[in-house]
Amino acid sequence: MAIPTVAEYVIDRLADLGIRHVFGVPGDFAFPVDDAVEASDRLTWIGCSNELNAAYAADGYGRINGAAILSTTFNVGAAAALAGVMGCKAERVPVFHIVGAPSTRLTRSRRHMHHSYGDGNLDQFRGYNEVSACASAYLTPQNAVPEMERVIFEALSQRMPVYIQIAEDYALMPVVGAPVRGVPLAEAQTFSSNAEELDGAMAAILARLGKAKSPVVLPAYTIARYGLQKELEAFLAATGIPFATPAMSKGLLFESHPLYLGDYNGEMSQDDVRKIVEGADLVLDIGGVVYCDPDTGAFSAHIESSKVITIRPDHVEIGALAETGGRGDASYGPVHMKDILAALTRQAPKFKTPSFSRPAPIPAAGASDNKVTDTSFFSQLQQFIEPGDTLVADTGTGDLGASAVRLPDGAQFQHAALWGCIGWGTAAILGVGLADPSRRVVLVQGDGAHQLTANQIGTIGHYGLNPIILLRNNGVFGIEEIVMGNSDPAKIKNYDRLPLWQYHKLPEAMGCRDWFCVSVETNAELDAALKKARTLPGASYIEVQLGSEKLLPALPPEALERLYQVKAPKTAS
Ligand SMILES: Cc1ncc(C[n+]2csc(CCOP(=O)(O)OP(=O)(O)O)c2C)c(N)n1
Ligand SMILES: [Mg+2]
Repeated sequence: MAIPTVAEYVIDRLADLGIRHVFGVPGDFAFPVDDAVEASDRLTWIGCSNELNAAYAADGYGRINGAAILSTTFNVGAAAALAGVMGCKAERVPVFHIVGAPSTRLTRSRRHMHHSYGDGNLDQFRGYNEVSACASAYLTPQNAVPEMERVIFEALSQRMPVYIQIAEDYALMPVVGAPVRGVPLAEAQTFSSNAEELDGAMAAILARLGKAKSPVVLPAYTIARYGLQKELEAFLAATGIPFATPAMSKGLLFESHPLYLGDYNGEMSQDDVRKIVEGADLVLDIGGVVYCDPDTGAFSAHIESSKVITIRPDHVEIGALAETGGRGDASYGPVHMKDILAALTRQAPKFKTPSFSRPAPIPAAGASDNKVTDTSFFSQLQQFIEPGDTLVADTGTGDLGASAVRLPDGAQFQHAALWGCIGWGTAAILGVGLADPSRRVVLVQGDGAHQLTANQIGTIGHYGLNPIILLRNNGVFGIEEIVMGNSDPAKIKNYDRLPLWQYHKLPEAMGCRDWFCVSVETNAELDAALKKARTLPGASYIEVQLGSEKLLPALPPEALERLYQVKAPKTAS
C-alpha cells in the first residue's frame, strides 16, 4: 500500500475516530488538506459560507458525534473561525482544527505572501490559535504520526479543540514511520486515573457521604461531553440522591427522572428547588459546574464551598465550587470522573429521597386571535416539542424561554450558555443535524442573533437538512435591554434596534428548495404553522412577529450590580 502524505494521513487518522464530515472553507494553502478530504471515501466535505459558521457547525456536530473536524486556510480563514473555536473550548467540544499554511520554504525565506501583514513574518499568529486549543501541533513528515496520536489523546482527554497546522510542502510529503490505524471515538484511549489518588478521593468522598443526611447532586454539562449520562444515572439510582440542573446542563438526563428536582439557578430557581439545593448538607458537583453567571442565576447561588465536593473530569476537589472555581481543602488527581462514578455507584450509601413537587410544564397561554407574545410563544413551544426533537436555543430571550420548557423524554437540548455568542444557533444546527439525521432539529433564535450567521441557511438548504427554524422577530436586541435594566419600549437604545428584514424570504433567496416558509403574527397562525411544519418531511422556517411594543421585565438593580459590578465600592467611613 502506498505511504500516505501528511495531509492524507491526518484525514485518514481522524476518519478512524468515526467522524464523517469536515466543515470548512477551502483556500490555496489548504489545498492539500482539501484534496485529501475530497479523495476520502469516509469523509464528506461540508462547505460553509464563512469560517465562523463552519466553526459553529463543528461545535454542534462535535457535541452530538463526540468530535468534529474544521478545515480553514492560513490566517484569514483560521482567524475568522477563532471565536467559534474558542467557544468550543469553553463549551468543551473536541474539534480538530486543521489549518493549511504556506510552505516551509516560503516561511524560511520570509517571502511577503498574501494572507499576512506583508512584512515577511508568516508565523506571528500562532498564539491566537494556540489559546483556542488545548494542544497544538505543527506537522512535519517525521512527527505527523506521533503528533497526531498526541493531539487526539489531548482532544479526547480534555474534550477541547486542538490546532493542527500543516505547511503546504510538508502536507504533500509521505509520512515517516508506520501509520497508526485508530479505533472509534468510544474506544479511544484517554487519560487514566492514578490508583492511589482514586482511592484517596473515594475515601474522602465516602467519609463526607457517610456523615451527610440531605445530599444533592448538581451535574455539569461535561457529563454529556464525556458521554457519562448512563454512569450518572446508575449512581443516582444506587443512592437515591436528587439532582438539579444548572443552566448549562439542561437536558442532561430525562426530565421525568424521579430524582430530578428541576433547574437550579440561584435566586432564579423555583423556591422548593432552591431550598433543597441550598439547604443540603452536602453538594456533589459532578462534572465541575462552572461558577459563572449563567449557571448561578447571576451569582445568586448560596452554596458554601465547605459543603461542596467537586468531581471534575480529571480531578476531585473537596470544598470547591467557590467563586474562583477551585481552591478546595484537598484535591486528588489525575482521577477520571467515570472511575469515581463507577466506584460511588458500588460503594456510596443509599439515602432517603426528600419529597418535592415536580417541575411543571409551561401552561397554555394566549387567545388564538391575539398577537403572539413571549408568554404565548413559549407556551406553544412547550406543546410542540416531541421526544425525537433536538431543541437548539441561541443566546437572547429565546434561550431564557426555551430553557424553561419541560422536555419530553427523548428530547435533547443544546445551547452555548457559557460562551454566549449570538449567531451560534443558526450555524450550529447544520452540524447538529448532520451528526444525527434521525432527530428533528428545532431552532429558537432571535432576529439579532440570526443576522450574524443567516447565510448558513443557504448551506443548510444545500445539504438538504430539514430543521424547523423559529425566528423570533422583535426588531431589537431584546435581552440587552433586560440586562441594562430597561423594560420601557420607548427607551430602547438606538444601538439595540435592528434593521428590519423580511426573514421568511431568506430561505428562498438562498436557494432552499421546497421549504415551508411563513411569517405569523397571531397565536392561531403560529399554531397552524407549527402543526403544518410537523407534518412536512422537509425544512420549515417560521418567522414569528413579536413586535417590540413589549419587553420582558428588566433585571432588578441589585441583580444587575451583582452581575456587572460597575459601581465603585463604598469607602469605609
Ligand atoms: C457574538 C456576540 N456579539 C454580541 C453579543 C452581545 N449580545 C448578547 S445578547 C444580544 C442580543 C440578542 O438579540 P436577539 O437575537 O434579537 O434576541 P432577543 O433577546 O431580542 O430575543 C447581543 C447583541 C454576543 N453575546 N455575542
Ligand atoms: Mg431580537
